[in-house]
Amino acid sequence: MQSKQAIELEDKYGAHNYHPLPVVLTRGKGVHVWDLEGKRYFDFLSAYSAVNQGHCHPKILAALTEQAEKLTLTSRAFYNDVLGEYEKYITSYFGYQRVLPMNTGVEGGETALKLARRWGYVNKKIPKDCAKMIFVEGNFWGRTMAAISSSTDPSSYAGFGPYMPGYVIIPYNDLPALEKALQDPHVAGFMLEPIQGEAGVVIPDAGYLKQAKALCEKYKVLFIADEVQTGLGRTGKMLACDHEKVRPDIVILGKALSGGVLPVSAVLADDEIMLNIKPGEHGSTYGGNPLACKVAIAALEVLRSEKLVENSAHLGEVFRTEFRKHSYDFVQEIRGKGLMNAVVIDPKGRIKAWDLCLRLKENGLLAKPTHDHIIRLAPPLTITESELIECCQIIYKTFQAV
Ligand code: IF1
Repeated sequence: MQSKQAIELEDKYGAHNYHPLPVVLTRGKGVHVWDLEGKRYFDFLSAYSAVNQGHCHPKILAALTEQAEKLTLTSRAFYNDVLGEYEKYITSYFGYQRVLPMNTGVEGGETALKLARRWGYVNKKIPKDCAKMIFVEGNFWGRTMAAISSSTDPSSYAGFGPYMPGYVIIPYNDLPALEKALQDPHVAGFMLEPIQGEAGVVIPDAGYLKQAKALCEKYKVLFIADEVQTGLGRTGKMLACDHEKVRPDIVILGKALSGGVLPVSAVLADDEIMLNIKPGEHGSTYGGNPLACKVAIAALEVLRSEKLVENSAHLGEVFRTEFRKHSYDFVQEIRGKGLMNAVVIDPKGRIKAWDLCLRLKENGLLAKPTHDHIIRLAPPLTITESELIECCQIIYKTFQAV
Protein backbone atom coordinates (compact mmCIF):
# COMPACT_ATOMS: atom_id res chain seq x y z
CA MET A 1 0.00 0.00 0.00
CA GLN A 2 1.24 3.49 -0.74
CA SER A 3 0.74 6.58 1.42
CA LYS A 4 -2.02 7.87 -0.80
CA GLN A 5 -4.18 4.78 -0.22
CA ALA A 6 -3.58 4.86 3.53
CA ILE A 7 -4.71 8.48 3.70
CA GLU A 8 -7.78 7.71 1.60
CA LEU A 9 -8.79 4.85 3.89
CA GLU A 10 -8.58 7.08 6.99
CA ASP A 11 -10.48 9.80 5.17
CA LYS A 12 -13.24 7.43 4.13
CA TYR A 13 -13.68 5.28 7.23
CA GLY A 14 -12.33 7.23 10.21
CA ALA A 15 -13.67 10.07 12.32
CA HIS A 16 -12.14 13.35 11.22
CA ASN A 17 -11.00 14.44 14.67
CA TYR A 18 -7.45 15.13 13.54
CA HIS A 19 -5.73 16.94 10.65
CA PRO A 20 -2.44 15.04 10.38
CA LEU A 21 0.60 16.17 8.43
CA PRO A 22 0.47 14.34 5.04
CA VAL A 23 2.95 11.58 5.94
CA VAL A 24 2.14 7.89 6.52
CA LEU A 25 4.48 6.21 8.96
CA THR A 26 5.09 2.49 8.90
CA ARG A 27 8.17 1.95 11.09
CA GLY A 28 9.95 3.60 14.02
CA LYS A 29 13.31 3.00 15.65
CA GLY A 30 14.96 5.33 18.12
CA VAL A 31 14.80 8.92 16.87
CA HIS A 32 13.75 7.85 13.36
CA VAL A 33 10.49 6.95 11.65
CA TRP A 34 9.97 5.80 8.05
CA ASP A 35 7.06 6.42 5.68
CA LEU A 36 5.53 3.90 3.28
CA GLU A 37 7.79 5.09 0.46
CA GLY A 38 10.84 4.30 2.59
CA LYS A 39 11.77 7.88 3.41
CA ARG A 40 13.40 8.35 6.83
CA TYR A 41 12.58 11.23 9.17
CA PHE A 42 13.78 12.52 12.50
CA ASP A 43 10.75 12.46 14.81
CA PHE A 44 10.66 15.90 16.51
CA LEU A 45 7.25 15.37 18.05
CA SER A 46 7.95 12.07 19.86
CA ALA A 47 4.21 11.31 19.89
CA TYR A 48 3.69 14.39 22.08
CA SER A 49 6.49 13.25 24.37
CA ALA A 50 5.33 9.64 24.76
CA VAL A 51 8.45 8.14 23.16
CA ASN A 52 11.13 9.86 25.28
CA GLN A 53 13.00 6.53 25.19
CA GLY A 54 12.89 6.44 21.38
CA HIS A 55 10.61 4.39 19.12
CA CYS A 56 10.44 0.63 19.75
CA HIS A 57 13.10 0.56 22.48
CA PRO A 58 14.42 -3.04 22.60
CA LYS A 59 14.38 -3.30 26.41
CA ILE A 60 10.80 -2.04 26.64
CA LEU A 61 9.70 -4.35 23.82
CA ALA A 62 11.43 -7.28 25.52
CA ALA A 63 9.47 -6.57 28.71
CA LEU A 64 6.29 -6.33 26.65
CA THR A 65 6.74 -9.56 24.71
CA GLU A 66 7.93 -11.60 27.71
CA GLN A 67 4.93 -10.59 29.82
CA ALA A 68 2.52 -10.76 26.87
CA GLU A 69 3.17 -14.50 26.56
CA LYS A 70 2.56 -15.01 30.30
CA LEU A 71 -0.36 -12.88 31.57
CA THR A 72 -1.66 -9.59 30.16
CA LEU A 73 -4.76 -8.72 32.19
CA THR A 74 -6.35 -10.05 35.36
CA SER A 75 -8.56 -7.04 36.22
CA ARG A 76 -8.27 -5.82 39.82
CA ALA A 77 -10.88 -8.38 40.91
CA PHE A 78 -7.87 -10.58 41.68
CA TYR A 79 -4.28 -9.97 42.68
CA ASN A 80 -1.41 -10.64 40.30
CA ASP A 81 2.32 -11.10 40.80
CA VAL A 82 3.39 -7.93 38.98
CA LEU A 83 1.31 -5.01 40.30
CA GLY A 84 2.79 -4.99 43.80
CA GLU A 85 6.34 -5.15 42.39
CA TYR A 86 5.53 -2.18 40.11
CA GLU A 87 3.87 -0.18 42.90
CA LYS A 88 6.93 -0.62 45.11
CA TYR A 89 9.23 0.27 42.22
CA ILE A 90 7.48 3.46 41.06
CA THR A 91 6.70 4.82 44.54
CA SER A 92 10.34 4.52 45.60
CA TYR A 93 11.46 5.86 42.18
CA PHE A 94 9.56 9.13 42.77
CA GLY A 95 9.48 9.21 46.59
CA TYR A 96 5.75 8.85 47.28
CA GLN A 97 3.95 6.43 49.57
CA ARG A 98 1.27 5.30 47.10
CA VAL A 99 0.40 5.00 43.42
CA LEU A 100 -2.99 4.59 41.74
CA PRO A 101 -2.43 3.01 38.29
CA MET A 102 -4.55 4.12 35.32
CA ASN A 103 -4.13 4.05 31.52
CA THR A 104 -4.34 7.44 29.82
CA GLY A 105 -3.09 10.81 30.99
CA VAL A 106 -6.58 12.22 31.25
CA GLU A 107 -7.67 9.32 33.44
CA GLY A 108 -4.75 10.29 35.65
CA GLY A 109 -6.08 13.84 35.79
CA GLU A 110 -9.61 12.67 36.59
CA THR A 111 -8.22 10.45 39.34
CA ALA A 112 -6.25 13.37 40.80
CA LEU A 113 -9.40 15.53 40.83
CA LYS A 114 -11.39 12.82 42.62
CA LEU A 115 -8.60 12.39 45.16
CA ALA A 116 -8.45 16.16 45.72
CA ARG A 117 -12.22 16.56 46.12
CA ARG A 118 -12.40 13.55 48.46
CA TRP A 119 -9.48 14.91 50.51
CA GLY A 120 -11.28 18.28 50.61
CA TYR A 121 -14.37 16.67 52.13
CA VAL A 122 -12.59 14.31 54.52
CA ASN A 123 -9.52 16.30 55.59
CA LYS A 124 -10.51 19.95 54.99
CA LYS A 125 -14.16 19.49 55.97
CA ILE A 126 -15.45 21.27 52.84
CA PRO A 127 -19.28 21.02 52.84
CA LYS A 128 -20.73 18.22 50.65
CA ASP A 129 -20.63 18.92 46.89
CA CYS A 130 -19.02 22.34 47.44
CA ALA A 131 -15.40 21.48 46.62
CA LYS A 132 -13.70 23.78 44.11
CA MET A 133 -10.67 23.19 41.88
CA ILE A 134 -8.38 25.92 40.58
CA PHE A 135 -6.97 25.64 37.05
CA VAL A 136 -4.91 28.04 34.95
CA GLU A 137 -5.66 29.61 31.59
CA GLY A 138 -4.04 27.77 28.70
CA ASN A 139 -4.14 24.42 30.46
CA PHE A 140 -4.51 21.15 28.59
CA TRP A 141 -4.94 17.85 30.35
CA GLY A 142 -7.08 15.81 27.98
CA ARG A 143 -10.40 15.48 26.20
CA THR A 144 -12.91 14.22 28.79
CA MET A 145 -15.76 16.45 29.96
CA ALA A 146 -13.97 17.15 33.27
CA ALA A 147 -10.83 18.12 31.36
CA ILE A 148 -12.41 20.36 28.72
CA SER A 149 -14.53 22.02 31.42
CA SER A 150 -11.29 23.63 32.67
CA SER A 151 -10.12 24.65 29.19
CA THR A 152 -9.86 28.22 27.92
CA ASP A 153 -9.36 27.02 24.32
CA PRO A 154 -12.64 26.95 22.37
CA SER A 155 -11.30 24.22 20.07
CA SER A 156 -11.20 22.03 23.18
CA TYR A 157 -14.50 22.94 24.89
CA ALA A 158 -16.87 24.69 22.45
CA GLY A 159 -20.00 22.77 21.55
CA PHE A 160 -19.66 20.16 24.27
CA GLY A 161 -21.52 21.81 27.20
CA PRO A 162 -22.82 21.70 29.88
CA TYR A 163 -19.61 21.70 31.83
CA MET A 164 -18.28 20.40 35.15
CA PRO A 165 -19.18 22.78 38.03
CA GLY A 166 -16.84 23.88 40.84
CA TYR A 167 -13.98 25.15 38.68
CA VAL A 168 -12.07 28.42 39.12
CA ILE A 169 -9.82 29.52 36.24
CA ILE A 170 -6.99 31.98 36.92
CA PRO A 171 -4.14 33.32 34.78
CA TYR A 172 -0.98 31.15 34.59
CA ASN A 173 2.17 32.43 36.23
CA ASP A 174 0.16 34.91 38.37
CA LEU A 175 0.74 34.49 42.11
CA PRO A 176 -1.57 37.32 43.29
CA ALA A 177 -4.42 35.76 41.28
CA LEU A 178 -3.64 32.40 42.83
CA GLU A 179 -3.54 33.80 46.39
CA LYS A 180 -6.88 35.52 45.81
CA ALA A 181 -8.49 32.31 44.57
CA LEU A 182 -7.03 30.32 47.47
CA GLN A 183 -8.91 32.48 50.02
CA ASP A 184 -12.09 30.53 49.20
CA PRO A 185 -12.29 27.89 51.97
CA HIS A 186 -14.04 25.51 49.57
CA VAL A 187 -10.96 25.14 47.34
CA ALA A 188 -9.58 21.58 47.52
CA GLY A 189 -6.89 21.61 44.86
CA PHE A 190 -4.81 23.61 42.38
CA MET A 191 -3.85 21.68 39.24
CA LEU A 192 -1.37 22.88 36.62
CA GLU A 193 1.35 21.86 34.19
CA PRO A 194 4.79 22.99 35.49
CA ILE A 195 5.45 24.04 31.86
CA GLN A 196 2.40 24.31 29.59
CA GLY A 197 2.76 21.94 26.64
CA GLU A 198 -0.20 22.38 24.34
CA ALA A 199 -0.22 26.12 25.03
CA GLY A 200 3.11 26.15 23.23
CA VAL A 201 5.82 25.41 25.84
CA VAL A 202 4.88 28.28 28.17
CA ILE A 203 7.45 28.51 30.97
CA PRO A 204 6.44 30.33 34.17
CA ASP A 205 8.78 32.79 35.91
CA ALA A 206 11.51 31.29 38.07
CA GLY A 207 10.09 30.75 41.54
CA TYR A 208 6.46 30.54 40.45
CA LEU A 209 6.12 26.83 41.21
CA LYS A 210 7.88 27.17 44.58
CA GLN A 211 5.75 30.13 45.67
CA ALA A 212 2.55 28.56 44.35
CA LYS A 213 3.26 25.44 46.41
CA ALA A 214 3.92 27.60 49.49
CA LEU A 215 0.61 29.43 48.98
CA CYS A 216 -1.21 26.10 48.65
CA GLU A 217 0.32 24.98 51.96
CA LYS A 218 -0.67 28.28 53.58
CA TYR A 219 -4.31 27.87 52.53
CA LYS A 220 -4.46 24.05 52.91
CA VAL A 221 -4.99 23.33 49.22
CA LEU A 222 -3.45 20.39 47.34
CA PHE A 223 -0.81 21.29 44.73
CA ILE A 224 -1.35 18.91 41.79
CA ALA A 225 1.33 18.71 39.08
CA ASP A 226 0.29 17.42 35.69
CA GLU A 227 3.63 15.96 34.54
CA VAL A 228 2.09 13.85 31.78
CA GLN A 229 4.06 15.75 29.13
CA THR A 230 6.77 17.53 31.18
CA GLY A 231 7.70 14.51 33.29
CA LEU A 232 10.12 11.64 32.74
CA GLY A 233 13.11 13.72 31.66
CA ARG A 234 11.49 15.85 28.95
CA THR A 235 12.52 19.22 30.52
CA GLY A 236 15.99 18.15 31.67
CA LYS A 237 14.86 16.97 35.12
CA MET A 238 13.03 13.78 36.02
CA LEU A 239 9.99 15.91 36.83
CA ALA A 240 9.67 19.56 35.75
CA CYS A 241 8.86 20.44 39.37
CA ASP A 242 12.40 19.30 40.24
CA HIS A 243 13.73 22.50 38.60
CA GLU A 244 12.41 24.32 41.68
CA LYS A 245 12.71 21.44 44.13
CA VAL A 246 8.92 21.45 44.54
CA ARG A 247 7.29 18.21 45.77
CA PRO A 248 3.67 18.23 44.58
CA ASP A 249 0.97 16.72 46.81
CA ILE A 250 -0.20 14.75 43.77
CA VAL A 251 1.81 13.96 40.62
CA ILE A 252 0.21 12.73 37.39
CA LEU A 253 2.37 10.74 34.95
CA GLY A 254 1.53 9.26 31.54
CA LYS A 255 2.85 9.18 27.95
CA ALA A 256 6.53 8.15 28.26
CA LEU A 257 5.72 6.09 31.37
CA SER A 258 5.33 3.28 28.82
CA GLY A 259 7.85 4.54 26.24
CA GLY A 260 5.06 4.76 23.68
CA VAL A 261 4.31 1.05 23.73
CA LEU A 262 0.83 1.07 25.31
CA PRO A 263 -1.20 3.50 27.45
CA VAL A 264 0.07 3.68 31.03
CA SER A 265 -0.58 6.47 33.52
CA ALA A 266 -0.08 6.83 37.23
CA VAL A 267 -1.11 9.10 40.09
CA LEU A 268 1.37 9.42 42.98
CA ALA A 269 0.46 10.69 46.46
CA ASP A 270 0.97 9.92 50.15
CA ASP A 271 -1.36 7.97 52.44
CA GLU A 272 -3.27 11.01 53.78
CA ILE A 273 -4.56 11.70 50.25
CA MET A 274 -4.54 8.29 48.58
CA LEU A 275 -6.23 6.22 51.30
CA ASN A 276 -9.38 8.38 51.29
CA ILE A 277 -10.59 6.36 48.28
CA LYS A 278 -11.92 3.08 49.62
CA PRO A 279 -12.24 -0.29 47.83
CA GLY A 280 -14.74 -0.13 44.99
CA GLU A 281 -14.79 3.70 44.81
CA HIS A 282 -12.50 4.14 41.79
CA GLY A 283 -10.78 1.96 39.19
CA SER A 284 -10.45 0.86 35.58
CA THR A 285 -10.53 -2.42 33.68
CA TYR A 286 -6.93 -2.10 32.48
CA GLY A 287 -5.55 0.05 35.31
CA GLY A 288 -2.44 -1.63 36.71
CA ASN A 289 -2.54 -4.60 34.34
CA PRO A 290 0.57 -6.82 34.51
CA LEU A 291 1.61 -6.05 30.94
CA ALA A 292 1.51 -2.28 31.56
CA CYS A 293 3.38 -2.68 34.84
CA LYS A 294 6.28 -4.60 33.30
CA VAL A 295 6.46 -2.15 30.41
CA ALA A 296 6.46 0.82 32.81
CA ILE A 297 9.25 -0.65 34.93
CA ALA A 298 11.35 -1.14 31.80
CA ALA A 299 10.53 2.38 30.55
CA LEU A 300 11.56 3.92 33.88
CA GLU A 301 14.74 1.80 34.03
CA VAL A 302 15.78 2.97 30.56
CA LEU A 303 15.48 6.62 31.63
CA ARG A 304 18.04 5.93 34.36
CA SER A 305 20.37 3.43 32.64
CA GLU A 306 20.71 5.59 29.51
CA LYS A 307 20.95 8.86 31.52
CA LEU A 308 18.18 10.38 29.40
CA VAL A 309 17.41 13.13 31.90
CA GLU A 310 21.00 14.39 31.78
CA ASN A 311 21.03 14.05 27.99
CA SER A 312 17.84 16.09 27.78
CA ALA A 313 19.29 18.87 29.93
CA HIS A 314 22.57 19.03 27.99
CA LEU A 315 21.19 18.73 24.48
CA GLY A 316 18.41 21.21 25.25
CA GLU A 317 21.08 23.86 25.85
CA VAL A 318 22.94 22.79 22.69
CA PHE A 319 19.74 22.98 20.66
CA ARG A 320 18.71 26.46 21.77
CA THR A 321 22.27 27.78 21.39
CA GLU A 322 22.54 26.34 17.88
CA PHE A 323 19.14 27.69 16.86
CA ARG A 324 19.95 31.18 18.18
CA LYS A 325 23.05 31.39 15.95
CA HIS A 326 20.67 32.48 13.18
CA SER A 327 17.70 34.80 13.13
CA TYR A 328 14.70 34.76 10.81
CA ASP A 329 12.26 37.63 10.32
CA PHE A 330 9.31 35.21 10.65
CA VAL A 331 10.50 33.74 13.96
CA GLN A 332 9.52 35.57 17.15
CA GLU A 333 11.39 33.33 19.62
CA ILE A 334 12.62 29.89 20.55
CA ARG A 335 11.89 28.76 24.11
CA GLY A 336 12.10 25.64 26.17
CA LYS A 337 13.70 23.62 28.91
CA GLY A 338 15.62 20.45 28.23
CA LEU A 339 14.34 18.85 25.03
CA MET A 340 10.89 20.43 25.36
CA ASN A 341 11.18 23.36 22.95
CA ALA A 342 8.97 25.43 20.68
CA VAL A 343 9.59 27.99 17.94
CA VAL A 344 7.08 30.85 17.91
CA ILE A 345 6.31 31.96 14.34
CA ASP A 346 5.10 35.50 13.70
CA PRO A 347 1.37 35.05 13.02
CA LYS A 348 1.61 37.99 10.59
CA GLY A 349 4.86 36.67 9.12
CA ARG A 350 5.68 35.59 5.59
CA ILE A 351 5.04 31.93 6.22
CA LYS A 352 2.65 29.83 8.32
CA ALA A 353 3.89 27.28 10.84
CA TRP A 354 2.01 24.57 8.94
CA ASP A 355 3.89 25.35 5.71
CA LEU A 356 7.20 25.38 7.59
CA CYS A 357 6.35 21.90 8.94
CA LEU A 358 5.61 20.71 5.40
CA ARG A 359 9.03 21.99 4.30
CA LEU A 360 10.71 20.39 7.33
CA LYS A 361 9.03 17.13 6.35
CA GLU A 362 10.45 17.41 2.83
CA ASN A 363 13.88 17.86 4.43
CA GLY A 364 13.47 14.81 6.69
CA LEU A 365 12.26 16.21 10.01
CA LEU A 366 8.73 15.77 11.41
CA ALA A 367 7.19 18.42 13.63
CA LYS A 368 3.68 19.80 13.97
CA PRO A 369 2.30 23.22 14.92
CA THR A 370 0.20 23.83 18.00
CA HIS A 371 -2.12 26.84 18.01
CA ASP A 372 -1.35 27.59 14.33
CA HIS A 373 1.81 29.60 14.92
CA ILE A 374 3.91 27.58 17.38
CA ILE A 375 6.03 24.64 16.28
CA ARG A 376 6.83 22.18 19.05
CA LEU A 377 10.31 20.67 18.68
CA ALA A 378 10.73 17.66 20.94
CA PRO A 379 12.85 14.70 19.78
CA PRO A 380 13.23 11.50 21.78
CA LEU A 381 15.65 12.01 24.71
CA THR A 382 17.89 9.31 23.22
CA ILE A 383 19.02 11.66 20.43
CA THR A 384 22.82 12.02 20.20
CA GLU A 385 24.61 15.35 19.96
CA SER A 386 25.64 14.67 16.35
CA GLU A 387 22.06 13.76 15.39
CA LEU A 388 20.84 16.92 17.11
CA ILE A 389 23.35 19.06 15.21
CA GLU A 390 22.22 17.36 11.98
CA CYS A 391 18.63 18.30 12.85
CA CYS A 392 19.66 21.89 13.61
CA GLN A 393 21.15 21.99 10.12
CA ILE A 394 17.89 20.67 8.63
CA ILE A 395 15.96 23.37 10.49
CA TYR A 396 18.48 26.05 9.46
CA LYS A 397 18.42 24.93 5.79
CA THR A 398 14.62 24.90 5.79
CA PHE A 399 14.17 28.25 7.52
CA GLN A 400 16.89 29.93 5.41
CA ALA A 401 15.14 28.85 2.21
CA VAL A 402 11.99 30.77 3.12
C1 IF1 B 1 -4.80 15.08 21.72
C2 IF1 B 1 -2.34 18.24 22.88
C3 IF1 B 1 -0.15 17.60 23.74
C4 IF1 B 1 -1.15 16.42 28.04
C5 IF1 B 1 -1.02 16.84 29.39
C6 IF1 B 1 -2.67 15.28 30.07
C7 IF1 B 1 -2.83 14.83 28.76
C8 IF1 B 1 -2.07 15.40 27.72
C9 IF1 B 1 -0.04 17.93 29.77
C10 IF1 B 1 -3.85 13.74 28.50
C11 IF1 B 1 -2.25 14.90 26.33
C12 IF1 B 1 -1.94 14.92 24.01
C13 IF1 B 1 -3.37 14.62 23.68
C14 IF1 B 1 -3.46 14.60 22.19
C15 IF1 B 1 -2.35 15.51 21.68
C16 IF1 B 1 -1.45 15.77 22.85
C17 IF1 B 1 -1.31 17.19 23.19
F1 IF1 B 1 -1.88 18.86 21.80
F2 IF1 B 1 -3.51 17.69 22.68
F3 IF1 B 1 -2.37 19.04 23.91
F4 IF1 B 1 0.74 16.76 24.05
F5 IF1 B 1 0.10 18.82 23.98
N1 IF1 B 1 -1.79 16.26 30.36
N2 IF1 B 1 -1.74 15.50 25.33
O1 IF1 B 1 -0.38 17.01 27.07
O2 IF1 B 1 -3.19 12.55 28.17
O3 IF1 B 1 -5.31 11.29 27.89
O4 IF1 B 1 -4.01 11.97 25.88
O5 IF1 B 1 -3.08 10.22 27.42
O6 IF1 B 1 -5.79 14.96 22.48
O7 IF1 B 1 -4.87 15.57 20.58
P1 IF1 B 1 -3.95 11.46 27.29
